[in-house]
Amino acid sequence: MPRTAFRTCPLCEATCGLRLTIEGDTVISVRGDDDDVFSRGFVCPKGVAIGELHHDPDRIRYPLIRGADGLHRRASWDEAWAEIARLLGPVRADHGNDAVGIYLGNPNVHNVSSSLYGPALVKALGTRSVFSASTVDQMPQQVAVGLLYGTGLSVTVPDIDRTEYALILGANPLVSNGSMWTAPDMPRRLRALKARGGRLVVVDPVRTRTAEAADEHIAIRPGTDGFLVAAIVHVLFAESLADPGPAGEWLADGAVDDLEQAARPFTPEAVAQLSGVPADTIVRLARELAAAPTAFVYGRMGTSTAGLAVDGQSPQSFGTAASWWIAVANLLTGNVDRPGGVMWPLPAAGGPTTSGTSGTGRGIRIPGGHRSRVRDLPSVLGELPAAALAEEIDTPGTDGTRIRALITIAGNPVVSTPDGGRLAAALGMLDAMVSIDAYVTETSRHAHVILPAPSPLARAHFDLAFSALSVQNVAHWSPPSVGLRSDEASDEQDEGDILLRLACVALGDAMSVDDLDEFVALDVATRACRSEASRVHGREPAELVDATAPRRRQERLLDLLIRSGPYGDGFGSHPGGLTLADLEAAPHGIDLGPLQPRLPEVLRTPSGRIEAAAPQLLDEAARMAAVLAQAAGHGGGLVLVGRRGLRSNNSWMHNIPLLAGGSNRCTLWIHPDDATAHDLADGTDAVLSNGTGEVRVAVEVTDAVAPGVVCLPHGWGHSGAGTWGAVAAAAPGVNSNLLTPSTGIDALSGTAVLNGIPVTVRAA
Ligand SMILES: Nc1nc2c(c(=O)[nH]1)N[C@H]1C(S)=C(S)[C@@H](COP(=O)(O)OP(=O)(O)OC[C@H]3O[C@@H](n4cnc5c(=O)[nH]c(N)nc54)[C@H](O)[C@@H]3O)O[C@H]1N2
Ligand SMILES: Nc1nc2c(c(=O)[nH]1)N[C@H]1C(S)=C(S)[C@@H](COP(=O)(O)OP(=O)(O)OC[C@H]3O[C@@H](n4cnc5c(=O)[nH]c(N)nc54)[C@H](O)[C@@H]3O)O[C@H]1N2
Ligand code: SF4
Ligand SMILES: [Mo]
Repeated sequence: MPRTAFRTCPLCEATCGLRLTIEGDTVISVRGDDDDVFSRGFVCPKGVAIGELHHDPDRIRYPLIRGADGLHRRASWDEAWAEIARLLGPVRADHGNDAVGIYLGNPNVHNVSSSLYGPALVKALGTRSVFSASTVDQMPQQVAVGLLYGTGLSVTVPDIDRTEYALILGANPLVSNGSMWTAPDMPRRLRALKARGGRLVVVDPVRTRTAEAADEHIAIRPGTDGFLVAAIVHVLFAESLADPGPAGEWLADGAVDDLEQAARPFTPEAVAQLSGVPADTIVRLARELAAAPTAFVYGRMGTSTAGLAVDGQSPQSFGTAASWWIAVANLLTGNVDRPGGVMWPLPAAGGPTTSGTSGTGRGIRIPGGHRSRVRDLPSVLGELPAAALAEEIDTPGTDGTRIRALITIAGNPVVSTPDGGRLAAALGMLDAMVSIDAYVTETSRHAHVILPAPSPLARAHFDLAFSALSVQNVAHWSPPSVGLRSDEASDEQDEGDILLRLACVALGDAMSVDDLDEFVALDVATRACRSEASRVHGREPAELVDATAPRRRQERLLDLLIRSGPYGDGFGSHPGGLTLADLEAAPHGIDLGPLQPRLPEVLRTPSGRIEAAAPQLLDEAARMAAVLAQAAGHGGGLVLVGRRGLRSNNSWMHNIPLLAGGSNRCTLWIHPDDATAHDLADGTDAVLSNGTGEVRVAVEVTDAVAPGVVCLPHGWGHSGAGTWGAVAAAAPGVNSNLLTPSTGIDALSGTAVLNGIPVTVRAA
């Protein structure tokens, strides 16, 4: 008999509810869950394809060990653990803990097991060589809000459902479905904005789907958004339109004056020259923002990872600065912490903005205290720049120090991070490499041991990260929809267990997995009891852990977090409050209401104020002003930007038949004028090259890209023998990050430049 299972889609940040029809272990159909309290039936093609992902014969279903011939062979878990201990032991003994690097890829954020046990693994390894996808992604935004509001997760979220005016820069939510902005069914939400008379303006060098749906599309020179928003702020001051509203009460003393000073050089005329956005447009945007009853400015990949090449040098990033100016524009138009502006969610399982002491905290330390070995780059929020991973492996210090072992978890950095060619070669130099992944990828193919991540349907799910980025306060819990398989063809283990076991190996097997889990649970409870803002402040941690029996693993940790969190039952202190059991009884999720103002309780800066003019940020403004003074308009060459496809998911899911083909193609978009100038026609091949690398790719001539800009998606290049599977191999595409230099790093956030890369294009 077929049965129905409900679960949250883990494939992107939109967190849609899925309704699965399953018979035995076979997924018969996948639809949107009409009763989901948040997504109300919305689903995208990737969500529908999760059944094919579950059944993909090329997904790894048992551990693999690489033999002397370089080929991976099936192994038992015991053999895999023994091999890992054998390889990692000497590296740590002879070269120290920092000789073991770890790269945490994007899907970790969508995976409750890795969110909860990943930190325990890093701690057990005792390494400071931690890298993640954050430094090819959102770290600039985290650093900006961290300096202003006190934690790297103090992210403000556009209140799309109640706004009257949306200015979106460098984001394509109709395709990405939103990022740092969890709002399932973006199409409906953006349509509703226009239907109630609101206005949508999109700034992007590409006429994306979102730009097409907007009231106005402004094509900008890549890498200049920070300047544009600074000029908007300049106009707000020049025309006496700056008014922080209620948030003004919490602004640090003198911040407004400092901001006025900092914005002074960014006149609309000067910025127009640099950015290609006309001065009168900049002035009008500022006036519109100030006049709108409610408004928000939002930027994403195109603002956090774009760079600007000045004087033929490799691109400089202004990612943190751009994210800061965006926050400042929201502050000075009175749109922070008010409905229809940008607001802070209140997540059910809590987080940095709900723990510690309400209204004050330690803030974040920028630059961080640790430094990379080769380029002396500072750590940021506990990690090193992903763009420095290759050199940390392939460049020994005078004493021979380097990263000699690497663990990758749910990441494919050869394809996702700068200078993929160099990184691939560096991986070949490792004494030990372990990957936890669902596929043999461009990265995991180098691993001595690959541990299989189980099917996403065989795991429990709770959105720890995205409930803190969500336009509505909601909580969903999904139990596993199918069991872990263990038969002739499969030998799956829960990823929480895998991570705990790996941590135990790192601890020299001095502890059992169950003991370590006990230790982690006690640690979670202890933090909650110490936290003044928690509903269990001052309680006895062991009492809480006991009260969650007989739960174990992620379920127990979640129950602890939820019950001590802002809606929790406080283990008795708030009768009727939320527990994991309540979520288990609500397969369509629990609606915890619209976002509410959270100032000043949300702040965690040492001053208890909004540090809108933090000295690190004012220094960035000065650096920008210097560039503005020296840089003119387009240098004339072509620059490369990226794009995302609706049926593509970063570097994976290209082996899913339902998603392959059609518009999901890795092609180079080029403007008709540039195509003519370079002797290129639709369907012909172009060779793109620069000092970092070279790729050959089919051309699509389209005026959707601005002149001077070419556009290629990242995440492709699946041509390695034995990787992925037949479907991906049939349309492998090229790895755009073979062209991304590792030099363009945003100083404050360690984040790489991925957009605005100078390239030369010629007909193949
Ligand atoms: N040029 C350019 N480069 C970019 C970007 C860009 O816009 N342009 N975008 C950047 C961004 S925003 C990101 S987030 C990164 C993403 O890059 P990565 O962090 O490298 O992540 P993915 O490409 O998503 O790779 C995910 C891997 O995890 C595996 N996986 C999937 N689910 C699970 C799971 O539950 N457990 C485990 N263990 N493995 C799993 C998949 O098989 C796949 O191999 O790429 C970045 N790189
Ligand atoms: N279908 C699908 N959805 C996804 C993903 C996916 O791979 N596929 N990946 C997920 C992940 S990990 C992330 S981080 C999010 C990203 O979510 P988004 O940021 O919304 O997605 P992108 O398509 O990267 O949008 C970036 C836009 O910036 C533009 N751009 C490039 N340079 C500049 C610039 O200098 N200035 C301006 N103004 N614009 C510029 C690009 O043309 C592009 O349209 O998407 C998530 N959702
Ligand atoms: S929009 Fe994202 S969460 Fe929703 S179904 Fe698609 S991939 Fe899944
Ligand atoms: Mo991302």
